[in-house]
Amino acid sequence: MHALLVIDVQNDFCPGGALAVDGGDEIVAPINAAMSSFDAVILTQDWHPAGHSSFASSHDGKTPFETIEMEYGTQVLWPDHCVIGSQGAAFHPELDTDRAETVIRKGFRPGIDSYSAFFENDQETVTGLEGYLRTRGITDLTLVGLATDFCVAWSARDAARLGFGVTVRTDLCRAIDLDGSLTAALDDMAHAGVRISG
Ligand code: VGL
Ligand code: ZN
Repeated sequence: MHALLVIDVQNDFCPGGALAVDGGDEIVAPINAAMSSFDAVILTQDWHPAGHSSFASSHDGKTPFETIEMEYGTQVLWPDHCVIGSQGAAFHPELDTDRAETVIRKGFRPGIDSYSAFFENDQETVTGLEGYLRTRGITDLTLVGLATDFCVAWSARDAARLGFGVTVRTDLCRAIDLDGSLTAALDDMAHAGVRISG
């Protein structure tokens, strides 16, 4: 069983959104077209409470894209984005969400961010996706979505470490690319055994 895992194709990561990724909307139609080639389609949704600790606005004197040290390690501070229930947190209106058999929400704990669809940024707290995949007999994953160098990369790396066969379709992803983060993410994924295609 091979599932398509569509990472965070939400309004805030598309042009006009709070944390817009260049060309984020260009991948929506080809992702929809790819869905029918897979045994299952799973979506993830970045889903933060107002005042989330990953928001620069939650830290005095901090501006977006600076970093801070959290208990679990270095955290990039972001503009407020994907606030629970907001339009920015909604999926891109053209994304074919009807095909999704489940939606995994992540980043809802106020004190910890979650880039990966499997583990929060402490790399311990689980989202439940691994159990969902294993109990459904899904062994292989193709990842697409936003952003290549954060949520896609962290999800792909964790999936490979957990033993899934993992492909990232970079033509169906777009990156934030902060201080070389895209190159670092591609290296990291390759080291974890992720197949990069596209
Ligand atoms: C993401 C930064 C903050 C992503 C989510 O989806 O890549 N990036 N929250
Ligand atoms: Zn986020």
